[in-house]
Amino acid sequence: MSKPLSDHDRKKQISVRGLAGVENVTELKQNFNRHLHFTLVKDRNVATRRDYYFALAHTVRDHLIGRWIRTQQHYYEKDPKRVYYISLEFYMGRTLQNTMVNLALENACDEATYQLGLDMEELQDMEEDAGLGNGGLGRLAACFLDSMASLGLAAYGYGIRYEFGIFNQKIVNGWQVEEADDWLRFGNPWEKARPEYMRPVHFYGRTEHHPDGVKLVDTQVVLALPYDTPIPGYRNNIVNTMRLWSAKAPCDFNLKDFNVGGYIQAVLDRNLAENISRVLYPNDNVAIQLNDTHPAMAIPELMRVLVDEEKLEWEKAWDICVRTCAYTNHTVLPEALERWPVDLFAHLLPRHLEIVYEINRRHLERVAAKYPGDNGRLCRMSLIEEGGQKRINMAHLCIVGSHAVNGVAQIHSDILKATVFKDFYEMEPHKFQNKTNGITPRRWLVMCNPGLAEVIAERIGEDFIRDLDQLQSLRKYVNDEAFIRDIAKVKQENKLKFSVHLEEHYKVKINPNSMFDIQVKRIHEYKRQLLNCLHIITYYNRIKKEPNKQWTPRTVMIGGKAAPGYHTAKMIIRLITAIGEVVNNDPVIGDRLKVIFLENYRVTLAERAIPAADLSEQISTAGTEASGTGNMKFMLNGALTIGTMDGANVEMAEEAGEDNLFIFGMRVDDVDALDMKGYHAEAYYNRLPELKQAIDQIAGGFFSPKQPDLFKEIVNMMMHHDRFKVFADYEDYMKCQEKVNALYKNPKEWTKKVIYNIAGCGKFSSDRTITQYAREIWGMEPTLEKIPAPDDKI
Ligand code: Z16
Repeated sequence: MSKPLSDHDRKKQISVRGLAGVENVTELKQNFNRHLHFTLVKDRNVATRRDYYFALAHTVRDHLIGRWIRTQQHYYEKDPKRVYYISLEFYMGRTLQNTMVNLALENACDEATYQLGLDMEELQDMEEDAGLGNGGLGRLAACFLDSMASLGLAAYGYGIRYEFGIFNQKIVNGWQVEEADDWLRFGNPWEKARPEYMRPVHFYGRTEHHPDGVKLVDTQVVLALPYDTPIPGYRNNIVNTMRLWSAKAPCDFNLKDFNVGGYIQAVLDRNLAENISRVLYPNDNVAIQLNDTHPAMAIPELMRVLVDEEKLEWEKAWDICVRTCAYTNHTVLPEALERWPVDLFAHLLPRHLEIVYEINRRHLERVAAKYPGDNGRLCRMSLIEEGGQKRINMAHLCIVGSHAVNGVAQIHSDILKATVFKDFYEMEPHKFQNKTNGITPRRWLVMCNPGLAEVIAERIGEDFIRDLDQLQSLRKYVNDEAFIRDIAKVKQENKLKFSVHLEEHYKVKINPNSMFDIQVKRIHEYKRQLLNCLHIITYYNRIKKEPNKQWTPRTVMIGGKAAPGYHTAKMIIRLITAIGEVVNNDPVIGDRLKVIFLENYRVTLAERAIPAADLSEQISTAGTEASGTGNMKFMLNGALTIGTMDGANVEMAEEAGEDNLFIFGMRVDDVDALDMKGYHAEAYYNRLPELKQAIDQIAGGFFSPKQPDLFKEIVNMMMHHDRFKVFADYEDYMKCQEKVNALYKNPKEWTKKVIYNIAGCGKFSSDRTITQYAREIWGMEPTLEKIPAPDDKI
């Protein structure tokens, strides 16, 4: 019998990880040692694991520099059209492995560190996530950067360099506790400060109207200091730039009326200005400070630059503005649509407010001309909302100031046209488009699931990594016994690996032969983690009722952060942990049902959990989840989806075949009909005994014996004011979960459906999404060509 391969040797055989040539490896080792010495100022006696991580990061980073400079020279010479993706969030996660993947350095670095007596995975684990995002929207921006570079587009990501990213979540006695994310503490090897490109930004003050134009006077200046991060394309030698801005007080900040006592205070007050880029706002889909309308400010700002500084006529400036800007909407939840108080605006940005008023005046003139006498419409379409506190509707500003407005999945784009933006669609139908979201197959397959990428590459080659539609050709292997076995084997390995990780980090014991049923996403009522809870409780009750039946073992994992001010979301987390305490310690249940709350869900945990999933939970109320992108990541990694006809689930079913997903519940039309008729939760509660039992248990303290009233608010919400109609989908969800169990008992049939899903994934590459943005909105043409590689002598 041959000796089993070590983890290191097994990975080396994976071709998608690049070649580990002897010369390469020797050079990498030399550079690693050089950096340990000259950059980290350590020898091997005193170096820590973190030092080794930094030495490796610098070694890999060196391979970016020549490509980065060359790419920018190339853009300067060819002068192609540029695109600026402006986002308040870029949820990048870690950078080291992604850089190695895109530069084909993974095997070579693995070999080099191995020869140095180090374990590369351990070093990678020292890297902090760049958590500059809340969830889907921020991660989408990060996937887009990867695709734009991989498609050779002259693209720049513009955003904010938060000193503190999304909080770290701790679970203490079952409750969420937030901790500051001090991600820059040990330094960031991937960024380069560019103080030479610092820009002044003027706040407050007042406007003076002169015959030769408008002047802003008596302003408070804050400096914007840019930091550049390289964004490598996939094996094409392109390296684009993500430029994140940090707020910096000017030297004379608050020193204008300098006096002896005031100096120290003035220096301390510099923090006030610099607080602008201190911390990411941890709200997703909630009222203020949300970013999908944030290009709104780019519109009056561009107008200000063109009119006040460049002295253009308003009409000319407006034409440029509209042709330049485009707006993506990410939600229809009314509480998430930004409306900024006019008072605040008037104080902070007086000139911008004047400009917004002028935009509105001209906009309403056009509305009135097109719909004479229709005052209701005029009111609805105004950028300024009257009544009580005056507010600016930022979405309206974005629509008016852009030439294109898009939703992020077909169903979502249709809903925008039919409801929230109906008036605007009727007036300017040509502006409205759809761009279904996507994910980058580099991070979300090659990097996080090399075993699966390799099994695929063995059948169809490696080209699918830049052209994901090629996965279609896997359909011819659905009945191929060897392929089915390989796919199932990779899944089992990923499950084992994740079980080990969970046991190490959370001291929980998991049955790796159970179905891994995972719901990971921000905690929100509309995403209906509560529906998942009701399934868990009902399944628990069923096992208890007939303990000798053959139940399909399940490990249900739920993870996600709650916005710190969102009380109900925090109570949902508490309910999940409470259910876990009861279920996991019930001897009758054994390892047939476990409930695990995945603490501190973030990009890096997604990369570990998703490849291990059998079942992906995508169960939002139809019409509420704009797209979802986690759904696509699970599909690409060989999980089956249980989901509603919402967001991109609809298109996933279209691509994989509806029979290959577990679709249940109300469609958007059903939800609307139920709204018309009136949703009465008690009716379902009274009609469905198992639902009643579950609710009575939650309400009666079965899961919180020490505090029987703990969940009474949640129960009251579900029974009396549930905007997202959990009970209305309960019955169909339970039936659908039974079908899931039945299929899981037949591993071969299960895996065939997995193969149909993987084969149907092509559409959900962010390369496809970006190609459509480029052609249909930006007027650019992607290319799969490479630019010449630099000579990397370092
Ligand atoms: C966010 O992540 C999303 C919407 C939003 O208004 C705010 C934030 Cl922080 C999400 C959507 O909920 C999700 O459906 C979508 O896939 C994602 O944005 C990217 O478009």
